[in-house]
Amino acid sequence: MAAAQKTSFRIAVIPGDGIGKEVMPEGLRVLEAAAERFSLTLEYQTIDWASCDYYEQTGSMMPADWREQLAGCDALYFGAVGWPAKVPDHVSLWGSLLKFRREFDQYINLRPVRLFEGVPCPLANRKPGDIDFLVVRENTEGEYTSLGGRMFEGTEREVVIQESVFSRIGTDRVLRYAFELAAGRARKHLTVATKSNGIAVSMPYWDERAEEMARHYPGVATDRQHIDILTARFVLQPTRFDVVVASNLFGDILSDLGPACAGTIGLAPSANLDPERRFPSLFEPVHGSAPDIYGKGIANPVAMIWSGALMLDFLGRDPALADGTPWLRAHDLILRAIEIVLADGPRTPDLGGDAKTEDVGRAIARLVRT
Ligand code: GGG
Repeated sequence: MAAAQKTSFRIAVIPGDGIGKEVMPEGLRVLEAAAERFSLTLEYQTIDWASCDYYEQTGSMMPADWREQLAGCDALYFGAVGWPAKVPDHVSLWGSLLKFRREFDQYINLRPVRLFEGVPCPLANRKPGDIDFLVVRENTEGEYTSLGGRMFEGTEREVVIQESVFSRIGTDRVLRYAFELAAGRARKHLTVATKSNGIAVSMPYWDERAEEMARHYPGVATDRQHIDILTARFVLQPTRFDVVVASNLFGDILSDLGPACAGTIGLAPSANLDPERRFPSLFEPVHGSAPDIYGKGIANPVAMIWSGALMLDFLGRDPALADGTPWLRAHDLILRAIEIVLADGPRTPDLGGDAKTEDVGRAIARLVRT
């Protein structure tokens, strides 16, 4: 008997903290415009936890039955987390975003970096096309672990140890994903971020697994670079990059640096993927909660909107869907609307304009709807 085909998706909407609460309505506005235009059925479930406000009220970031509450959701659309005045950053991050990534085995963090027409670039003599690459960040292990401890706390003999974890399964699966991605692109080039001259156990292992994986992809040109010179080349020679694969920490740093080189981190989207679709994937802007600008209504909503487009693209490729074409077209149209508004539309202050978050969201939604 043929498997039942899906016609709609259920999205958990998690605004979180700070400007997450301001950019989320714009993301939803654009998703609704796309849904209307392409007759997509999206159901939303708004979540008021996974935030520092919730922590203040309850002493934890999420309720004990968070999994049950999210049962039936196909994806999570996430704003931002963190409010250090209320909750230490490592508590809020580990209690929400990192928990989702690990518990839902979202082992790929895909972060596109692109210089758009009309966006002022801080790098000299760069034009659109010069910066257009994908960072693939390992998302469930590496340097982001809670393994370690403190001894002799508060004394002169204080010792702090923080462990990293590089499993063969975890390393191979992110490398495989990155090679597959590179193999499907025009340039077929993969940069492997490493630091095996300094980090003498885990990084030589990472390199070894990358070399082994490369044997299966003879059509992909591979380039191994130490993270220090790699960051310099993001600034000095961004045209070198097509797909970049990196450990959790290196990928986090590269995917903030990349968008900063392309004008503003306010544009950078991210997809936290379980490619096998055993669990819901999570889509969020790269930026955080930005307490310094929260409340002014000036946050750039493009990263949130573009993340929503990535979500439609991922959902549209679900084999359980009868016809994914309208979902993929909706992704393409949102991206086109973003391009048009960035080239010649309202701009938030991070791009030198004086537009409000809502002005940009409305302009993009209008283009998507018509
Ligand atoms: N938009 C998600 C967010 O709030 N990110 C803040 C952050 O600190 N992220 C760290 C990470 O992505 O690992």
